[in-house]
Amino acid sequence: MRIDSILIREVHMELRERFEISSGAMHARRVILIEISGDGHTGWGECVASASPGYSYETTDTAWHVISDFLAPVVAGSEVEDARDLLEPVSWVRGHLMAKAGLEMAAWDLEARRRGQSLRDLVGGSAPTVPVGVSIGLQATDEALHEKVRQHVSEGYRKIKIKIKPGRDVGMLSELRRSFPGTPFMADANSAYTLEDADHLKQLDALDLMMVEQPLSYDDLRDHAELQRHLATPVCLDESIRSVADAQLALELGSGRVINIKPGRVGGLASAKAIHDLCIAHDIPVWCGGMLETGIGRAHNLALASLPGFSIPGDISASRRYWERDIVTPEFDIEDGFMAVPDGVGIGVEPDLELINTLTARTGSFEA
Ligand code: OSB
Ligand code: MG
Repeated sequence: MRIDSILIREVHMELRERFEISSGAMHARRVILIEISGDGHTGWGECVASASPGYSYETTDTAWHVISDFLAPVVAGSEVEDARDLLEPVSWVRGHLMAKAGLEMAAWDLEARRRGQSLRDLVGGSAPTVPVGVSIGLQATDEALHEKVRQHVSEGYRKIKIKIKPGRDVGMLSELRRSFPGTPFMADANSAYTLEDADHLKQLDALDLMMVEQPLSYDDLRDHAELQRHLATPVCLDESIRSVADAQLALELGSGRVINIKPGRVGGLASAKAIHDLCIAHDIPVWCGGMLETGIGRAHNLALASLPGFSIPGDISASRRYWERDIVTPEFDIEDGFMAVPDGVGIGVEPDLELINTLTARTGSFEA
């Protein structure tokens, strides 16, 4: 198939509530949406980079730069067999996996539409619904946190992830465990600790957490292995895993016992699937993480999460947990702790162009 054109746009969306993690707080997202057209069809993708480089070195602006100056001009007009070789001609571009993933995922949607198939079927998923969880940002007080937890437990979420940082960790989680004895909790530190905190973090072992996510540095695997040897609580890797090679190394070193796979972080769905396959072969459970995506990114995440190795509820929450109004119809919702994986053609939800246009701050267009 020939790629006829690529349209990128930056869309500004306000979060319904401020989301704070150990590296900073977010009130809104500056999202890049990507449309790739060919053969009379258009596929949609979303770039997960944030406005500031607190989670990854990539930002909305670096992704815009890399897509519009290096990736899209080459890909537009190229001939591709399928989504997997879309980025072959720009394989010389190092890193910038979030920028690449936005394009790659749009190509998967395009390919699914060309075949008249759902994205779920095209990626090889099967589950019609997947169990889902919610990620709760740092709250100003324990009372506010307990209230949020109460709300999300009553909505049915199957995993409650609590953001932690030094000073808001063991004590806060102990109180939470006391108030919610049977709730499936995990913690996410977003790299807020060092190995010197190993004994402090060891106290988490008394709290019956499903796992502790990315306690140490964002690109470290060695210290995570040492910490995992010290902890009974499983360590889950997020920021540290950007490729199959990273996952392979993490498994060899014993850097963790669980992996959070975000297609937008690892360069797209092909890489996400390959990490999933590797983890299955090594009996490592995986789950699908999130980056506060719009409905477009969420649809891609759900298709991925329908693969058999995704045995732990993902950070895939209802549209209303993020947005006053999502940019797809229908919006995403949960029922009894599960979310339906769209089974319509492509991503299976309809981008709301009228709304998207009102939110668009800039566009870029690339033709053959
Ligand atoms: O570490 O998983 C993370 C959001 C932005 C940046 C990093 C993370 C997160 C989340 C949100 O935890 C998960 C979601 O999309 O609901
Ligand atoms: Mg995380």
